[in-house]
This record gives sequence, structure tokens and C-alpha cells, in this order.
Amino acid sequence: MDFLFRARKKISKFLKAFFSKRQSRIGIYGPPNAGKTTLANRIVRDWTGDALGPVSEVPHETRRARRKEGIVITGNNGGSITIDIVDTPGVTTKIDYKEFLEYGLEKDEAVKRAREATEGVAEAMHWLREDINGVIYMLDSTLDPFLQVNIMMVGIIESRSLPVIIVANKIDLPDAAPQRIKSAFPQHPVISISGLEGSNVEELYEKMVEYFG
Ligand SMILES: Nc1nc2c(ncn2[C@@H]2O[C@H](COP(=O)(O)OP(=O)(O)O)[C@@H](O)[C@H]2O)c(=O)[nH]1
Ligand SMILES: [Mg+2]
Repeated sequence: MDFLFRARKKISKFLKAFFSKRQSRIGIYGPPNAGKTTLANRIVRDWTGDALGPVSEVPHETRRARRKEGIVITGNNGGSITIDIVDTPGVTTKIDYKEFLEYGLEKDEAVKRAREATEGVAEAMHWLREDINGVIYMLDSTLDPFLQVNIMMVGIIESRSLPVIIVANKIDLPDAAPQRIKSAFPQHPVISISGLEGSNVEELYEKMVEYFG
């Protein structure tokens, strides 16, 4: 009797592991300085108590993707998802070392930073094609959405039919206009937040559970 009970438990555990969905890998993409690392750190802090990477006002502070695995996010109605969160370098079409000189970097350091950033962008695009199951696409809501969007990124996202949540960030700033972003992406959910202050991130978590689950 005891043997039967244990065997049944073992089998059900096996079946559960076998049929449970693979953990979703969620990439945070978007242009440099949109606030990706700030949000990634907040997600990791809110749900695990750790942090992920350094935040900076100098563009391309994040030059290699960083990931944190096995984050469990719980929604209000009891649903939850387990995800790996991947913070990526800002994707731009052109990285000019001279831009870094304006932030007081020496030329050697600026050139090195530009080279690393270029490699990081290539890496982030590779993952988007091969490895990512869902996208948080982050934009700065104080800027024109059409000047921030990378067409190649959108192309890959659409061709892979990846679920994407658009985040209109920095709504704490006076010239934030998240409505512009909503009008630009009528086909996707757009959530307005301040990743810095944490306002409205609960709505984002709720949407993540619904959308990436
Ligand atoms: N006002 C405001 N600033 C933000 C917000 N999120 C990020 N920032 C700032 O924007 C800059 C770039 O942030 P970071 O997270 O490094 O952007 P990333 O390049 O996309 O990873 C930093 O100075 C952040 O403090 C936000 O919601 N509101
Ligand atoms: Mg970053």
C-alpha cells in the first residue's frame, strides 16, 4: 500500500516536471538610456531582493546582457509566472565614440566603450532571434517614439510573433507624453511607468503574468 502510494507520487511528480512549460526568457530591449537597467533592477529587487546591474546617465553603461534566472512574479488573482529576466544593451544603429567624450571620458576609454557596445548590440540581437520568448520594449516617454524605435528590432519581434509589452517609462518627468507611445503602437499593450520611482509597476507585473504566462 505504502509502496503504491509512493510510486504514484513519483509518477505524478515526473509528469508535472515533464509537462510544465519551459521557463520564459524575457528580454528588456529598447534604446540606450530608456531605463532598462533601472527597471531590471527593480524587478529583481521586488521579487528576489537582489540587484542586476549598474545604472548610469552615460549611454551604453550596459554593454553585455545580464540575466537573472528563476524570478517568480505573482499576480493579483493568484496566477504566477517564473521567468529569466535579461537586461540588454541599448540597441542603436550607430555608436559613435565621440558621443562619450561629452561625458568626460578619455579617448581611449571612449573608443573601447564604443567597441564593447557594438559587440553587445550584436549579442542582444542574436539572443532576440534565438533565445528570447517575450519582450519588454522600453521607450522614454519624454521623447518622440518614432525617433527611438529600431525598425530591425521590431522586424525580428514581429517575424517571431513574440509577445511584447511596450513600457512608456519616465512618466514622473513633466514633459512625459505616454499617449504618443500608445498611438504609435495600437496593436500592443502599452504600460506607463516610472521605473525610477516605481509608480505603476504593479500594473506592469500584472500584465507580465497575463501576457508571458
Ligand atoms: N526621471 C526618470 N529617470 C529615469 C527613469 N528610469 C531611468 N531613469 C534614468 O535614466 C538614466 C538611464 O537609466 P538606465 O536604467 O541606465 O537606462 P538603460 O540604458 O536603458 O539601461 C539614468 O540616469 C536613470 O536614473 C524614470 O522612470 N524616470
Ligand atoms: Mg542599461
